[in-house]
Amino acid sequence: MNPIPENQQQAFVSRLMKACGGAYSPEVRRKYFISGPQWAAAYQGQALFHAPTRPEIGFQEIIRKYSEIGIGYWTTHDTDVIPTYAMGTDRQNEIVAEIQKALRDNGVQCSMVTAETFHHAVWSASPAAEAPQVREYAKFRVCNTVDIGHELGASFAVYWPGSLGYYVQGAIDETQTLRWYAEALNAACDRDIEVAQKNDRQTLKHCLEAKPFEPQAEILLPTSDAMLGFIASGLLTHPEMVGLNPEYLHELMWGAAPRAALARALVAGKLFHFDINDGYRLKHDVDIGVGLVNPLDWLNVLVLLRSHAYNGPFNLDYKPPRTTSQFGVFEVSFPTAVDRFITLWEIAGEVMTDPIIKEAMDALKAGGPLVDPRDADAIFASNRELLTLHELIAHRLVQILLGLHRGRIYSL
Ligand code: GLO
Ligand code: MG
Ligand code: MG
Repeated sequence: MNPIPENQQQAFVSRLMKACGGAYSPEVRRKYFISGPQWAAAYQGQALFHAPTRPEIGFQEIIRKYSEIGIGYWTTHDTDVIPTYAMGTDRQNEIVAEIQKALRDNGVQCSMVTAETFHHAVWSASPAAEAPQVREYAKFRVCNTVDIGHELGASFAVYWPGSLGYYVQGAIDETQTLRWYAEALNAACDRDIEVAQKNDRQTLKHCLEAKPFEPQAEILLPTSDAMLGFIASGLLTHPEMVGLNPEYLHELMWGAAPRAALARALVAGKLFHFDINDGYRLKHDVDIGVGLVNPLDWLNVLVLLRSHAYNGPFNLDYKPPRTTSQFGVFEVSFPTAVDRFITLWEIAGEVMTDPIIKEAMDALKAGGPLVDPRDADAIFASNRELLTLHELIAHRLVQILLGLHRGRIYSL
């Protein structure tokens, strides 16, 4: 193949994108509660060992591009759009007004706001640090984020307490730190109740997001399960307002089965919001686009969520790889992430109505003939042949994922 001149590379990428086919229209995409984070599109490809590969890009352009693609909702950290020094000032009000206009002009809604309590130097000893001033400032920031959420019409507030932990052990008392962290969340909920009442709006759903590793060496609330324990600990004054924003990869990172982690959140009635992406077990937070690594697991996750009528947002919290250009972020990365999600969602619907899977599951639940209820060997023998259906169901799921149930067999 001949070298491709620089000025023809974008057209080349677009041509291959079209050749891939199978894209949904923006209208279809908009029917899903899929949200695009400001920070995902603005990510410049940098990391501890990596220089940025993409230029800076602001919220006006990101909101416009999301709208063109058909991503109907937008989410943001406070600091993604407002410089730290301008928090709570007139400048903040001006920026919020500009965001409102951008959202209005493009028919996009803000679904979620989140307070950044991990990046700035002030959080180096966590938002629940020993110094009372830091903790007061943390309360100000989460309350300010609640205010912004109401102004932008959001329904969710997310908290990722990434810096709630330590590098060296013994200097902090973990129980005290958790109590202090709860005080910040309590302040946010109190503020929310007040502002919601004043504006005749519903209170926000406050969602905790866990990540097992980084940026601290040890994390005090490393998993969604740890957070469920924290919500029920008695430290929160409004536990009913607080739930979870699990992230698919964050659960996978510590070795969990994400579907089982989501199931635990569902039975607790705490699955409020969901960050969708992909990656690898026991590795760092690579934030790859949904379905690029574990499509079968993702299919099963969506079967679970559809079966339990989850109706919260699916937030595209991933990072377009640093090999993808700024053009590629909106031409390839976002549309394909959305479309893989929708395809997997539709396939999940097919799984739920598949007659073979249904019959197999019904048979497993019906079990074999009744035998002596105290005779373990007889009980096992009564079900023996039915248990093969577990593997048959797994095979059927792969068939459906690969389209093989439509008659395709592979022979070259
Ligand atoms: C980082 C987290 C982060 C959160 C965001 C929302 O690993 O996934 O992106 O989702 O801060 O609060
Ligand atoms: Mg996340
Ligand atoms: Mg992540």
